[in-house]
Amino acid sequence: MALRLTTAGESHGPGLTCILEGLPAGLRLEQDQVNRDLARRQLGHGRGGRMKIERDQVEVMGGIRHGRTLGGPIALQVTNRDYANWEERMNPWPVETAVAEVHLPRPGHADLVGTQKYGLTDVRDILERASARETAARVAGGAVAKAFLRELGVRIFSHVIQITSVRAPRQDDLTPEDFAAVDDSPVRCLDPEATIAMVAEIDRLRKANESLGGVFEVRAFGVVPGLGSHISWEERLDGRLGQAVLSIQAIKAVSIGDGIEVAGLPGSQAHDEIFYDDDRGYYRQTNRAGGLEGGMTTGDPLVVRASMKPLPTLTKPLRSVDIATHEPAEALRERTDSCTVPAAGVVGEAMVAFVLADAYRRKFGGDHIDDVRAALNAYEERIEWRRP
Ligand code: EPS
Repeated sequence: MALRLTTAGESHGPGLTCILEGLPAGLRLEQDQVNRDLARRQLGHGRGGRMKIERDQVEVMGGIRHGRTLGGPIALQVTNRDYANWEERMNPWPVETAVAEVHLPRPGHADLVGTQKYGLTDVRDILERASARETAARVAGGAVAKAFLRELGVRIFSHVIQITSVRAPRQDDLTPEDFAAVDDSPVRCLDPEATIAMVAEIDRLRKANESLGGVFEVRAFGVVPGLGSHISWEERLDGRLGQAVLSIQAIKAVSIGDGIEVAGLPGSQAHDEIFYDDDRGYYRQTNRAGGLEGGMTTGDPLVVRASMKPLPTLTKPLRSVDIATHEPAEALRERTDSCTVPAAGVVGEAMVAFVLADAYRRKFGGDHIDDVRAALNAYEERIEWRRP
């Protein structure tokens, strides 16, 4: 049994939908778990005016009864409050008024190639779906995947480690407890000094009409060894994680553990030596591999880092071309965020949660959550895994 996550919806349309299919029955859920993640995704210094309009809340349209999953597809809905201001421009049905087309594609956005590919003349027909507003639906589904994983002893966190050139000091031995107050930092960074520097950097560049990118890291604790497989490229979990995290809007690179750094090291410094202790079983003293070897989880924390490019909507627009006249023109200028790396970290948690939940579903099956737990326990006993 695999897990599927599908989203529908446009940024300024009536709302967003997420359908999550393939979870077992009997999984306990709380509305607050989903709403908390939706609110966390709205956070972060550098957000624009839109976040003052939206108050993302989930509405369940199917798959859950009295706080428990029924085993069928789960349908989640998040309303776009801003639709009230866009009812004519974004109405699903024809309107009386003439709505002006957008003809000024932004470099770095889906705008130009999207209109070419889909044979459309209005850039809005592309940008509305390409918008990262869609990630609200992913986060709603990811929160449900997280609830499933929590039942299996897995917890997932994220933090920002870089905004443009400002980097937080490296922290290797993080525990779940270290993330308790991460959302109190306006940039969701664990280091107080780096937080101050990142906020100042966002303010400085925002005043200069710039947007900012950066790097976030997702960590998953308590993941059982052996999810994914070395046997085929499609089964390798690093590949599945890469695809899922790279699919987040504006993410241009993903690394697993020290995936970037080890390329510059000799082999003797690049790997995690293996030890054995009667109490701990097999263990490693380092985690350069980021919890994955041979496309399989090792039981060490999973570490996924993602680089986000600066957002392509700029308040001082770049050069572009009017697609109706082919004349040089400035790119579309719209209300925008200047930095969304802190929010992207929450989306990263959702995508990692989805991939891990899918891997647990594939490996352990089960129609009821108790079946999943029983299969997981039997496997943990067979491999004599001592949960760290
Ligand atoms: C986005 C542009 C902005 C962002 C939006 C993504 O929206 P607007 O055009 O309404 O100002 O705020 O992100 C969200 C609405 C969100 O919920 O994350 C874009 O063009 O990608």
